[in-house]
Amino acid sequence: MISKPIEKALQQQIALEAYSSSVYLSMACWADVEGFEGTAAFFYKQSDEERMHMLKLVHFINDNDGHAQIAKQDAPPRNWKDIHSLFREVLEQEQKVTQSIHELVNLSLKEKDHASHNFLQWYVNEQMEEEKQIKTILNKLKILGNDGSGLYLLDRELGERAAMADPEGEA
Ligand code: OFO
Repeated sequence: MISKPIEKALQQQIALEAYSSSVYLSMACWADVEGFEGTAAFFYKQSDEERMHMLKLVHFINDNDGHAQIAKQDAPPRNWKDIHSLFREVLEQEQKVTQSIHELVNLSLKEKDHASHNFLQWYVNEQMEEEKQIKTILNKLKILGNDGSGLYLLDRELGERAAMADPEGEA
């Protein structure tokens, strides 16, 4: 059983993961129409992953005597100035999620809720991986600047990453 304060904070996390999923889907659409095919595949995949993060929270709440709520959310942006600003926004979003997860972990300790604390460790690790991945991409973008052939190769690399994560080619 989870306490009411934990349930409320987990609900907010559901909304945050849902927003990540929808903003990454919108980024995939932008990349698709701008000709960044690999980047689009990468973000279609990221969007699916964020939905999975959201569902894990939904099941955790429902399996522990709570009742998960699916809140209305703001529409994500549709356009970005360029690929650099798009990835900067991804890092900001992920840093926001990390901060929120850490606050949830602090709350679970305050509430002495060991089940939630244990459950949240998966998110702590996931966020470290995700932030690392995005920082690596941003560093590459910084080196490339607006070099077209370099950006083309990076786009291809992102497409390969998505295909590796999704060998069935469903992205
Ligand atoms: Fe990376 O946002 Fe989910 O956890």
